[in-house]
Amino acid sequence: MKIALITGITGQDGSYLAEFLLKKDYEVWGITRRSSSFNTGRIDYLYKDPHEKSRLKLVYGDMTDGVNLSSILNDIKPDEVYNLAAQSHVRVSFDQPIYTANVDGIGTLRLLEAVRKMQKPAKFYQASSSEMYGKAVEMPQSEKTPFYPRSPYGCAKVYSFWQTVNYREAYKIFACNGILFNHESPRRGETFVTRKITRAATRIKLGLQEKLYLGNLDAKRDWGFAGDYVEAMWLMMQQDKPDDYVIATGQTHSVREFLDEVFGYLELDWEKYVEKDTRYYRPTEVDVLQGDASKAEKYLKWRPKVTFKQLARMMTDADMKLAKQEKILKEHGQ
Ligand code: NAP
Ligand code: F7E
Repeated sequence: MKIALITGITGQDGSYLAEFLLKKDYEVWGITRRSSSFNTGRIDYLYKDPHEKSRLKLVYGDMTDGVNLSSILNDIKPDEVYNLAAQSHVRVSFDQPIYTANVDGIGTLRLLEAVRKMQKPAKFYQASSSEMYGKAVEMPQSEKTPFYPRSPYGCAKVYSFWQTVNYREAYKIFACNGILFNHESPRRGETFVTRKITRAATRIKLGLQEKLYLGNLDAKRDWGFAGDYVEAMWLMMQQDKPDDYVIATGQTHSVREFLDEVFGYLELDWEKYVEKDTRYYRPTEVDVLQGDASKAEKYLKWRPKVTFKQLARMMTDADMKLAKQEKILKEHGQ
């Protein structure tokens, strides 16, 4: 049985990847941070399945603690390490640049060092990001497009990208970068724009909320479904040679178009509810991203399955269920 270790298992991608690897009969270990409130909500459902529960194991750790990462790796001896942990919010990275660099940049280096020093060779996956293209120098962006990051988050991810490449070349470690464009799901954090919109639109529909405050509506992103993207991570790790791959849908849409899609589905006019709030603007914005995933299609035989419209509806349907539950609780005075 193969052993996988996932950092960031409690996040959106970590939960989908854990589910995917358990279905492939892996033993899955996840690193979680100690938190004063529960942070395992996205993976709790995996424990309900008695078959999967026995193969899913959690261990406390943190990307800022290299000694702890090293001892976890030496204890578990994983075959595959997926580095998904990050301070992943671009706007927040402007408020916490040093922390973001420590976790998203040096944290990756700590983990790579731990992998290098393991007795047994392990494969390594780095969660690289389309944010590295930032002020994109060409359209669409492929593995050959130069980086031009526009945030402390993007800069930290560029650092990790090159450390991953260098560990591959210097130490012959099987290390891959998945350059993933935005991917969303009902498990997306509620402060990212897509989920913020689906949460608010469904609450507005049920009379639980009046307004939705947003930043730049003109930004364009290549949005896919997280469930499709974790398969690409695994496929990269199953190739004969380690390499870097763009994972994207190839389609780009504005925040405004996402609003149209979600509010239109709920038969609401978003212009009546959405207001601009400068707090959500960034000092430097990434205006438009559009990925060219033809390398992944050719070598990994990977293609996205869920379309933009299906994604918007899937997220809206899931949030409508949450809003209905909230309404019932409210009506019962809870
Ligand atoms: P997410 O939902 O924000 O999850 C981030 C995970 O990292 C959480 O499990 C979080 O733990 C953990 N984490 C944060 N700081 C940590 C630390 N100091 N030590 C250990 N764990 C820490 O992010 P995601 O959307 O799943 O993204 C997964 C990875 O892909 C991230 O590296 C992100 O930067 C990258 N990425 C995401 C996208 C996207 O569109 N989603 C695109 C490209 C790349 P808690 O639950 O305790 O907070
Ligand atoms: O913003 C605009 C905002 O925060 C998308 C992370 O997973 O994907 C994500 O980063 C766009 C930006 O995602 C609001 O200015 C407008 O242009 O949902 P987001 P992101 O910054 O693209 C990449 C690939 C990652 O790697 C990251 O980890 O939407 N926008 N109004 C807003 N964004 C937010 N969050 N909130 C607003 O109110």
